Amino acid sequence: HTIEQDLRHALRRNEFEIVYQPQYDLKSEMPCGSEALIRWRHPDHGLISPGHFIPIAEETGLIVPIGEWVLRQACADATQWPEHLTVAVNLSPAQFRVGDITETVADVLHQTGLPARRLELEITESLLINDTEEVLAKLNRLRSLGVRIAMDDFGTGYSSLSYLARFPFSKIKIDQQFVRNMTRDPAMRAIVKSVVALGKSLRIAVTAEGVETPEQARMLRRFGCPQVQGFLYGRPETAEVHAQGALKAT
Ligand code: G
Ligand code: G
Ligand code: MN
Ligand code: NA
Repeated sequence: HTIEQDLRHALRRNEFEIVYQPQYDLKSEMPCGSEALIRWRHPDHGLISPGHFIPIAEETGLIVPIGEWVLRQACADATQWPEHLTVAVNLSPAQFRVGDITETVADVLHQTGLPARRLELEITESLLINDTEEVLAKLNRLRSLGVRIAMDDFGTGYSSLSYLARFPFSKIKIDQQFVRNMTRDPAMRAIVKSVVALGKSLRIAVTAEGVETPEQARMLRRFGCPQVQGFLYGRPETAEVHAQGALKAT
């Protein structure tokens, strides 16, 4: 059996799970939302991380039904959380190419009853380099539903600052590599500081990802970074543990 063959049956066999990682408001140190991260519990190989199967799911088109499952499950789970908390869901470029993502999102919000403002869709820069007119139209339609759009992994891909002007982002997520290196590398530090300032000027939120140490948190606080996500604040946890643990803090 190849991974690809197994992946075709994984949805039907209920082998996917979602873990949730909290995001915190840095000033108040209170949770403001959580990111949904998929996991595959393979019957023979155990827990498989998305880095290993998402690329295959993208090549085979299986990412479309899998992504829709994540979206529906994450929105349903979030209806059980305190009302001020958002849920962030990662979307692959393929989910914009096949079918109508705007219709899927509208259906899921309607079916789960989650208010649109509580859903944040994370997209990467790779989505923005092709078919930009069609992608722009879809992102604008999603925004008009009331959903938020976050630019994920900012600074790692084909970063173009013009994307921030052309596309309707509500948030920039600074990639982990910058946060990891910023305390020892002045260039990384300058980049993080500048992106925080950029977010402030554009009046959109900024989340620093991969925050692991109190030293990093102190530096981000000094830069005025509004939000953080990382092992220092919380690891990805199953829906049950997440609901009882991380969110109790509210
Ligand atoms: O959770 P982890 O750090 O192992 O995630 C690895 C990568 O998989 C990250 O880039 C993350 O964005 C991506 N990922 C996690 N869950 C999903 C998902 O539901 N859909 C998509 N498209 N990517 C995901
Ligand atoms: O690409 P994306 O940002 O969606 O991926 C998020 C991934 O980063 C998740 O797989 C999550 O497990 C991982 N992650 C989250 N916080 C930390 C952290 O503090 N350190 C490290 N090394 N990885 C993290
Ligand atoms: Mn993400
Ligand atoms: Na990211």
